[in-house]
Amino acid sequence: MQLALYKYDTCGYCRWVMQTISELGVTDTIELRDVLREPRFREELFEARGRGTVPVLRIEDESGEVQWMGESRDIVAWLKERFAG
Ligand SMILES: N[C@@H](CCC(=O)N[C@@H](CS)C(=O)NCC(=O)O)C(=O)O
Repeated sequence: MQLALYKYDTCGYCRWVMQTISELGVTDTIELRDVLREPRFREELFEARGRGTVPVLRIEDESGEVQWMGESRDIVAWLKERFAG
């Protein structure tokens, strides 16, 4: 599974997700894609979702299927479900 978080640093919702990633100790597991520093990441978001709202977690499973998860609350819940304990 490949995980990537689309975000930018001054976005409070993104910071919440990044704080969760840090607390769960999975910073090495999730690639951070900053949409302000790297315009192509913002373009990828628009292509996938039709809007550039962040945070979004891109989840690619072993078969190559990709899921784009928006909503910080859903992302935090998913991360905790997968990585806590
Ligand atoms: N309900 C969303 C709100 C996300 C949100 O408002 N993100 C802001 C930045 S903090 C954003 O991306 N605004 C620009 C846009 O929507 O294009 C969540 O909790 O993830």
